[in-house]
Amino acid sequence: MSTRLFKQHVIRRSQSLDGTWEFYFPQEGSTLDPFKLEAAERVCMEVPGCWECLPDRVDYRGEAVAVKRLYLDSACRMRLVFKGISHTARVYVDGQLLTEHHNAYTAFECVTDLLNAGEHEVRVWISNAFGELSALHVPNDYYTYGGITRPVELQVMPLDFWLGELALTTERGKDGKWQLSFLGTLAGRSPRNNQDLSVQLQIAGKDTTVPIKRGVFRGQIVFDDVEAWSPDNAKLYELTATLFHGSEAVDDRVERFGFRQVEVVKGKLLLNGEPVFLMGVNRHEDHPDYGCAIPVALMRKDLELCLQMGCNAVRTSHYPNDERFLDLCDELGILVWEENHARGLFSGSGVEAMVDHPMRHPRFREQCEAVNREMVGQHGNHPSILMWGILNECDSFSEFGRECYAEQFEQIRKLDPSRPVTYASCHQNSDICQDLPDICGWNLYSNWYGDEDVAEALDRLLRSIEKPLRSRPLILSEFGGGAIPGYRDPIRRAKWSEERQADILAECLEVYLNHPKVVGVFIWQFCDIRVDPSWAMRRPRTMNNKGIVDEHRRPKLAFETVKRMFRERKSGGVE
Ligand code: ADA
Repeated sequence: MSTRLFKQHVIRRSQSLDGTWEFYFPQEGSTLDPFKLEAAERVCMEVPGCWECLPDRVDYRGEAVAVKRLYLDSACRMRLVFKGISHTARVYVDGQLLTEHHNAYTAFECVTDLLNAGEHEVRVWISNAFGELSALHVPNDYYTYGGITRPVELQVMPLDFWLGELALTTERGKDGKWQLSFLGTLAGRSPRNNQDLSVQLQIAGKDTTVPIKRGVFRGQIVFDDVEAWSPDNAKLYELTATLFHGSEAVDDRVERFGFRQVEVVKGKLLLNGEPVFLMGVNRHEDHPDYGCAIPVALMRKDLELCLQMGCNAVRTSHYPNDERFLDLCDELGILVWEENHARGLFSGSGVEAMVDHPMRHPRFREQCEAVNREMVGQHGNHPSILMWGILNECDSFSEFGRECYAEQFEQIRKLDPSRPVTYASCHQNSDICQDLPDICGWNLYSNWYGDEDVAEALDRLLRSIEKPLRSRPLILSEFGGGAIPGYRDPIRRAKWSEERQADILAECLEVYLNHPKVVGVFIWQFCDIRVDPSWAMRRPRTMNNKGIVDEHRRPKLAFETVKRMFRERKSGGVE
């Protein structure tokens, strides 16, 4: 149960591989052969974890090899599920390369051939190096850590086929009854003859059995009396799918979901048919003691602090999050803008800056396409995810960039037609893509990166996207200002003081929480985070200091400001 907050299998045997692994680091200046580690430095490290949490590896950018020995008590195929390795991995079992994966923020798996009972070894080559292999992991205004940063699970596969993906979508019919649509697949070497295969689905006291045709099973189930999922009633249901081979139950998979529907209708964002206003924060997975390998207890603390502020939403800036965090959002009724992995970079300003934009990296499109496919396929059943976001502040003002946005929106809409799509732009007056998403998202830093009046800046924005806004709602996806924790300046309220940050947020929220076109706000950002050293000149402490709480989750003055204004908005009266 280490990879999720609920038990996903009863018949299929699974065990966590979290815990102590051996890590090997190369001598300075040498490369690492995963099978010639004699000269490498050996340390033990906890998984999930980041090697930057080792005292003498705080800035290490490079490669390492991780080794875990395990014992199988019977012959079987072993399925290994890695929920996240930062940022590139090659996985070997008993010396044989089984798979490789690029990107820290999506899961991947591999399956061995039939293995004998006894001792076996998993060996993983890992790199968090920057370079031509990675278009998305680049020196940025957040930190790319290194290690096996999310949980690992071993599953025993008795047959050479098993239950694979299982996509669930819910909608409410005109008769007010909730309908669950399911689409599942067999994975592995599914037998040619599917006639003696079937799947039993058990949900909310209903029991349905469906056949499998060419490795796929699908259908709809209508329910008379289930409770809708919403922030006020985060009602979750478990679906147990059992694979039968004839009359024998050979595999199973439990999925958790909620009956909820999200739509954009006439410029409004609707949840279960009712307008919803998102009051949220942007959150990076980052902590000085854990790096990006955030333990569940800290995820829960972060979300409890968000709820204390009166938040009902979180934006996973700027990548798909640890699935256990999404499980918590499902349980706590917190609405999520989940985002693919991209954060625009500018070497200057304006169109010429895009010449070296990561979008033009030769691997950019393929790496984004993979993250989109994995993000939607792996996280699509979470009721808390209301929308899919892509390409934060990327090149949305050249024809080339428009082509990238359009192709990714098309890909995601095909993968999941049940949710709206969006992106966050900062290219006022030059953005040419705001007619592509279902929801317009804008990052505005009035009176931080400029001294323009908040209301005037918003009006200027609204004029610049007047046509797309006729049928689309607007979310202020980022705004705020920096505050060095503990720097207090109650008289001058100078820039970087906690007072100044609180003033900026108060001025922004006063305007944004009341505007008829705005359906949501995401403050930048929840907590202070580590950034790449190349950002040090622009980031005191080599941190992004725009957190409402500091990196240790200690509230700054702005915390009370946000809490007061979000709660007033929620109770209906904002001064
Ligand atoms: C951008 C970007 C964020 C962060 C922010 C800031 O809007 O999307 O990742 O860098 O600016 O702090 O300036």
